[in-house]
Amino acid sequence: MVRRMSVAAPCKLKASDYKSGTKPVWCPGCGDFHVLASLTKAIAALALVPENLAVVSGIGCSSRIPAYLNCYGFHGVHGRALPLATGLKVARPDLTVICAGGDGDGFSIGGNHLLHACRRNVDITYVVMDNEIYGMTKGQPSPTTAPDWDSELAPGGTGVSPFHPLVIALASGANFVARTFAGDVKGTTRTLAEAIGHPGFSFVQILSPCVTFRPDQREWKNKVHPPPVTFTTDPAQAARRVMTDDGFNIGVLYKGSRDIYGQAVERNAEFERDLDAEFLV
Ligand SMILES: Cc1ncc(C[n+]2csc(CCOP(=O)(O)OP(=O)(O)O)c2C)c(N)n1
Ligand code: SF4
Repeated sequence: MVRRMSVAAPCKLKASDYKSGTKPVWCPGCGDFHVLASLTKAIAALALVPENLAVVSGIGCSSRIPAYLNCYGFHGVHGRALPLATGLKVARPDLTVICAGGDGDGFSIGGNHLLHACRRNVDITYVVMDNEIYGMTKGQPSPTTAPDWDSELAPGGTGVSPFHPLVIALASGANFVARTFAGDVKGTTRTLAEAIGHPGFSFVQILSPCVTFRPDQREWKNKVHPPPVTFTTDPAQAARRVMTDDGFNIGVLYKGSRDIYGQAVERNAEFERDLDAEFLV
């Protein structure tokens, strides 16, 4: 589904101007409401023009977010948001491209795309609303579900070790890595604005409770805390830190300075031109 935005050439918009007017169908109390609020505040703080902004998603409760935003939006296919966002940014480098979805969409069916999006380092921001479950399809375990989480669909738990998205992103080459908590709107807004402004592939994992299928996640608000140290520019150090934290450190964890995709391609083209000039004259 492609949706076009309706505001023309504004100068300075308020966060509420970036909401589409379509009422979210999320369950009352869903963390995704806070993510929507934080995202519109971040976009407003950056004074992004709706005509130059596109939000691309897959399928899931969280992936409904483009419908609630007043900018270009694409609600695509489950697990395929990242290739679409990547293609859009490469074809239209003038656009700000944000990709959004859930942990099922991004780490399960779309997991392989995550690796290669990090590796390519195209200048997009990927926001994953992680509720450690498939919310839309009524509560199946996802790659970030704890192995002992007991439910009717997985009695006794899956027994399978969870996926560690931040470590995977760091190992695959993401250029900015952060974790936030949906209920911390101020912190999430600041982090999203920073992620969008940072060149290259920025990855933000937002702990976003599913109050319907994971009522236990209401406790997350008492568990989250700032990281003990500030962000690092060393991916190995960042990976060691997030491997050993309690999963509730929130804030920017890593900022890199890798060449973004277009720069690397341009440098190769220049190199080839130089070689041609040297050897083919
Ligand atoms: C190709 C494909 N496989 C499976 C589905 C069914 N399906 C829809 S949403 C979803 C999981 C959603 O979970 P997540 O991405 O974590 O988002 P949430 O609903 O929790 O926000 C699945 C498996 C689908 N729509 N398309
Ligand atoms: S099922 Fe869970 S993730 Fe989906 S809208 Fe309801 S609370 Fe949110």
